[in-house]
Amino acid sequence: MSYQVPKFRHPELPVNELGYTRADYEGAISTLCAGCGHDSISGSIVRACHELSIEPHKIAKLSGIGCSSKAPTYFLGKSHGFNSVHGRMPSVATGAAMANRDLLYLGVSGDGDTASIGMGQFTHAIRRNLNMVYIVMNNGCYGLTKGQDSATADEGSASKKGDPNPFGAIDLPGLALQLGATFVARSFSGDKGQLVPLIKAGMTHRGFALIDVVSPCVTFNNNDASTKSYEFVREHAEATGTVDFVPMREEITTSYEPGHSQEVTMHDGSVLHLHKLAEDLDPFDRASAMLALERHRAAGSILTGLIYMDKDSRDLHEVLDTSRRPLNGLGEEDLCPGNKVLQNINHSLR
Ligand SMILES: Cc1ncc(C[n+]2csc(CCOP(=O)(O)OP(=O)(O)O)c2C)c(N)n1
Ligand code: SF4
Ligand SMILES: [Mg+2]
Repeated sequence: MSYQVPKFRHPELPVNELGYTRADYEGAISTLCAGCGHDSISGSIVRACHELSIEPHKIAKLSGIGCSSKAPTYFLGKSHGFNSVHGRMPSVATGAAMANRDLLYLGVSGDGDTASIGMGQFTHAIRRNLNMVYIVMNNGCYGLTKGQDSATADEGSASKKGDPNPFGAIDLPGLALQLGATFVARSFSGDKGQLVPLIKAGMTHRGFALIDVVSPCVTFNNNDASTKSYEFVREHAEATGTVDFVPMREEITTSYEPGHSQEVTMHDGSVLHLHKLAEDLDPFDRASAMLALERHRAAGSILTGLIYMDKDSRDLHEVLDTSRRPLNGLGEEDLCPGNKVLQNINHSLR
């Protein structure tokens, strides 16, 4: 069996500003189970990168271990990639970002990879406001190791062969808000219309952008008793509003109903339009976002969409004043301050 995608493409496929078709952002043929939510998320990532006209070699995709962490093989085949150790993706992302701030860092993780073994790593990447997009493909189970409940499985939810889960779920957006995250969103793998603009906004945000995506595991956790099944999520998802992302280069042609939309200019000049926001949520107010999450959780619904964004986010580069040039481009003259400066430093310490 070949996992290579056939090279032939119709000559008239639409191209983006760089002249690339969507196929230029695809990867190998997926080996995940047919119908797995993770494949739909990969499709949304491909679409977002194509529509944003990002040079594939300007992206670094990083992951841990799990079916979700395998997914980067199936998109952005021309980008940099690092499939790390279970739960350790944030450390690798931190090191890479500190060495080269010119790339767009796209982390892909699972609920097991993030909310159990990788919890410590995840929390510190948020606390430092590392400039990256962090997508959790959240199926409430360990898909790769045959469907055990994960820490994001809801209390009472049961997988295909399992008993009802006796423990409460860790809510990743809620945790991220509490830790000071500057961009928090939740979506559903089956809702590309919502997910694609959220990914684009996350990619344009300066700082840590968490997108928790409910992504059903069709093999182990898509049954009637599961709260991470396609049917349950479709019936219980409640959007904060609709999101529309207009890249900096494009003219804004749509008009928006006043009073029902808010416009946010992103760091690069792109514009994010939020329409018909839920009445109980101000996505620019952390306390309001926390309350809205809690209210929806208590009511048994899943709040999706943009939950919170800090428009004045200061990312780790800004806080640490890191080198604007990638470290591998620095020469001796940049790194060695010279004898005179060293003498002065030594003198000042005597
Ligand atoms: C250090 C270590 N511990 C345990 C494992 C076994 N293991 C592999 S994947 C996985 C969990 C995957 O779950 P998740 O991150 O939710 O990904 P999914 O497969 O559900 O997409 C575990 C426990 C491992 N590979 N490495
Ligand atoms: S086991 Fe579940 S998570 Fe893994 S590929 Fe299959 S459907 Fe997807
Ligand atoms: Mg999982």
